[in-house]
Amino acid sequence: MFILKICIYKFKLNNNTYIKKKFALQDSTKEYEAIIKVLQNAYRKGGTKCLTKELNSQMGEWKKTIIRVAVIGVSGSGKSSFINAMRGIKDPKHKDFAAVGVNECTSEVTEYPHPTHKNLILCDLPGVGTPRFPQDKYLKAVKIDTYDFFIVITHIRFYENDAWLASEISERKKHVYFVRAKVDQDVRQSLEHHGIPADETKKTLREYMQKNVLDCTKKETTVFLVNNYNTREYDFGRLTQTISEDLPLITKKAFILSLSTITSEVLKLKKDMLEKRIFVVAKGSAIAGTELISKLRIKVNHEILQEEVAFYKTQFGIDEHTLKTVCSFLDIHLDELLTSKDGLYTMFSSSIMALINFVFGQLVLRFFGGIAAEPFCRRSLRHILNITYNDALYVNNKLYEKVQNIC
Ligand SMILES: Nc1nc2c(ncn2[C@@H]2O[C@H](COP(=O)(O)OP(=O)(O)O)[C@@H](O)[C@H]2O)c(=O)[nH]1
Ligand SMILES: [Mg+2]
Repeated sequence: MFILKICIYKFKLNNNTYIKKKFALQDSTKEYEAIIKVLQNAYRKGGTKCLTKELNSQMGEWKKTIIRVAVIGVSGSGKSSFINAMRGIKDPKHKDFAAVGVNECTSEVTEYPHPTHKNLILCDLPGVGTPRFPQDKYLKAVKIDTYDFFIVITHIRFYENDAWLASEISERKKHVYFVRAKVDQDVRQSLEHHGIPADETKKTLREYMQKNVLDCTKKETTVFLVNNYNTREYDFGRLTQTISEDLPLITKKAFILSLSTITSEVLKLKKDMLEKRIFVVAKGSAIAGTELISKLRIKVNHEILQEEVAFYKTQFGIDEHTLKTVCSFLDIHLDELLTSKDGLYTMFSSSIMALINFVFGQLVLRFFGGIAAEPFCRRSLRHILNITYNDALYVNNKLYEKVQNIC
């Protein structure tokens, strides 16, 4: 509910531009372009009002968001076997059986839909650290940033490649589950060769995994011990249960992530539209300048520009009223947002620009009249538009960071 409130809040903030529609895959550019086109058409047809309506009609789409989980780990750790186990496919002749073997079987990312969670796609990734996929090429080759969460499969020891993956993934701040496969083998061998009881082997394995994961991620994390050939054994049931429970949260997070990208697109769209107004506004201000007597025309010219700047701010959702609401959500004071090193520029810059504009405009208008002041108006407006746009992106990022931390 809280997340939904945030969504609605963010939605209001930028003229309700936070809706993702039918993004089957995050890197599916065609669908992405399609949604941007729909938004563009809506905006062209009826401006912000129409755009808002279009986006509103799609509220609640987050449940349909497709979630891609990367099943990742070193070659031979049991990734493909784990996917088969998750999907309940035991027969190697089954058409959807993920190839399993002692050799490296997976050379590219293969996607398998989950049988019950229809919007969950299990991605079988090639093993890391093989001659074909050394560390330095791996992350790019598997498009690591396109997954919504990760299941790291390990076996035998927690290898250097496992440690590297764990820290790379934890940097990305996405959900991750650490799995130790082939526990059946360890239990059997420890008992047969060393007489160690099953419970003791499991305890040792768990502690060993937990310590290694903690060292890499600096976070206490639950680890799951599994046998891919018997899902009733060890932690397999607990793992699937945990994923099912976490899934709504992961979906919302993925949804918000993609919304942030759409928001940036819509802000860009607005900027393009506002840019087209510059010519008209500058002309209008020049015409006013030529029609009126000297003192009055300076005042009118100045007012037209100020009004336009205020319009930019409301269009981008960074007018004072909205910013105050943003600050109360971010739990900071407005001054903090305005004065932080990388903070907002608009409030100051637009007033400085207005002042410069006023002084220069006054001179130009006095000596040369309104028409001469037109290019000057255009340049000032373009400058202010750029600053306002960058500030809007900044606020969007701040909100996105906050929401991401809450998730
Ligand atoms: N005993 C046992 N063997 C497993 C388990 N998981 C995988 N294997 C075996 O480990 C080998 C590599 O498995 P595979 O799924 O192909 O690993 P991948 O390279 O990570 O996809 C195969 O011979 C599997 O049969 C498990 O949980 N228990
Ligand atoms: Mg495989």
